[in-house]
Amino acid sequence: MDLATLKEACSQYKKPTEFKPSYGTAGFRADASVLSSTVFRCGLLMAMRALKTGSVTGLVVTASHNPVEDNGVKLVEPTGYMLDQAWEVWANKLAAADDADDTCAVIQELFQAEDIPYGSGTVMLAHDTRPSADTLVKAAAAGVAAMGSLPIACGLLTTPQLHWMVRQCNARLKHKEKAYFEALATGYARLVSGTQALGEGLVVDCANGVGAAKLQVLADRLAPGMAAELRNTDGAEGRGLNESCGADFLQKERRLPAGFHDVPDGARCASLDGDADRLVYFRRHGSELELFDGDRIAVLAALLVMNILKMLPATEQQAPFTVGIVQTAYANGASTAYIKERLRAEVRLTPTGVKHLHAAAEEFDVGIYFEANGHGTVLFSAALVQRLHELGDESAPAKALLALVDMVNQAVGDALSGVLLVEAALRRKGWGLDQWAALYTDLPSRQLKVKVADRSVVATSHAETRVVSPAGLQLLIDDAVAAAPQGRAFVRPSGTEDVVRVYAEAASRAAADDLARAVARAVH
Ligand code: 16G
Ligand code: ZN
Repeated sequence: MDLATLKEACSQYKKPTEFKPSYGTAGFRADASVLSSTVFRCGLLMAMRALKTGSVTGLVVTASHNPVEDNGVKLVEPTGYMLDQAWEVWANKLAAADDADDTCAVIQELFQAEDIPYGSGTVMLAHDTRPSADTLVKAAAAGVAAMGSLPIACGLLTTPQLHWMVRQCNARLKHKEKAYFEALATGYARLVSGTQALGEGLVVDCANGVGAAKLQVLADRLAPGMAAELRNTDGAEGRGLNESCGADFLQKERRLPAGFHDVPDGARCASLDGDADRLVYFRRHGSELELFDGDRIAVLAALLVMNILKMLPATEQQAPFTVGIVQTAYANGASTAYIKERLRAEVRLTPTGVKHLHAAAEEFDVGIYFEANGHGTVLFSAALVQRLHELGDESAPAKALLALVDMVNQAVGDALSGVLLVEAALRRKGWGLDQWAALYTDLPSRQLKVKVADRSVVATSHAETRVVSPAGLQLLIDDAVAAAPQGRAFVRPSGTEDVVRVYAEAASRAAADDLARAVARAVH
C-alpha cells in the first residue's frame, strides 16, 4: 500500500457534505447519486478485512427491495456471512470521513487497532440490475485497488450467490457460478428422487430483479423436474424493479403482485425480492392474496428436517441432534405455538436482522431461521455433517440430509435455494398448498409506522419485545395489549427507515387493527 496513491484515490471520491451515511440493518443504503464515496470506502474496508483474515471477502452493490433509484452495499465475510458486527463501527467511521485526509487517518487507525498485516488481499464484487451498478462497482473496485488489493468483478449475481461463492472459495471448493447451480440442482434432484412431481407448475414473481435470469438458469437445469413459469422478469435498466411486486411488497401490502391477476385461482405461486435473498409463497383467491410467509416456510423446513432426522438409525437417536427454530418478534404467534406445541421443537427469539438470527441458528445442529418477511435458511453444524458422511451411502436419511446441505445456501438466506427447499418438502410429503396452509391459522396482525422526530429515542430489550425508553411507553403498550383478546404488540425503531414500527396481533382483524392504532397513539 502506497500512502500517496491511496490519498490520491481517496480524493477522487468525496462525500457529499450533506450526506450522513449510516450502516443500517444490513449495510448502507441511499439514493444512488450520493453513494460513490461510501461504496469506494467499503472497497477499502473489505480489502482491509481480507488482509486481517487472510481470506477472500466480498461486496455486493444492491439495495434489495428498495426503489430502483436507490442503491447500497452488502458486505461479505470470508465465511460467506455478513460483515462482523465489530467492524460495522469502522464501516461507519470510514463512510463518515469528510475528505481524503480524514479517510486516510481512519485507515491508519484501523490498521493499528486491528493489527492488520500489510499485503495484498482479494475482494469479490457483484451487483444487481440497477442502472447505477456500473458506476458503483467501479467505485468499489477503485477502493480495493487503492489498498493494493485485487478486486475480482463477478458481475451480475443475486446477493446470496456472491455470499455462497465467497464461502466456497475460502473453503477451497468449486466456487464459480456454474458450481452454485450444480450444487442446488443436484441437491434437489437427490432429495426428490423417487417422489412424484407436484401436480401443477409453480408461478414465480421475480420482482423484475436479478432473480429472474438466475432462476431461469436453475429451472432449465432442473427441467423437466421442476416446472416453473417466471413472471415480472423485465429488469433491463432496472425497469419495474420492486414496483408493485416482489416479496417485500407482498408481505407489507398484502396484495397480489402486478401481473398475477390472471393466474389460475389457487395456483402455487412464489415471490422473490429485488436481490433474491427473500422468498414468500402465495396463492390467489379472486383478487385476494393468501400469503405463505417466512414463518410458514420455517415450519415446513422444520417438518422436513425433523422427519428425516427421525429416520436415522436408532443409534443416532440416543443423543439426538439438536434442532432449533429462530424467529423474531414479527413471527406470527400461531407459528410459534405450532412449533412449540406440535413440533415440540425449541424456539429462540432474536432482534430483527439476519445477523442476529444467523448467529442464534449456529448454536444448533440444525438451525432453521426465517424472518416473517421471507429471509432465512437452514444451517447444519460441522459435527452433524461429519456424522452424516460417516453414515454414508448406506443410510437413505443421511443421504437426504447431505443433499439438503448442498441445496440450502449455508451462507445466507437465498430465495433460489428456498424455492427448492419448499418444492422438495412439499414433494416428499405429497402435499399441495392446502395441506401446508392447514398446519395452523395465522392470527390477524397489523403493522403501522409512526414518523417521529428522532427514532433513536425508542430503545428496546428482550429481542425487541419490551421498550426500555421512553419511560412509561411500555406500560401504555401493556394496557392496550391487556384489552385485546389474544393480544400481542411491540414497537421498535426501524433500522432502514426513519420511522418507529408498530406490530400488533390479536384474535380478530378488528382487534388487531385497534391494538395497532392504540399502540401507535402511545408512541406519538
Ligand atoms: C433488512 C434486514 C432484514 C430486516 C429488515 C428490517 C438483512 C440482510 N436484512 O432488510 O433482515 O428484516 O432490514 O428492516 O439483515 P427495518 O429495521 O426497517 O424494520
Ligand atoms: Zn433482499
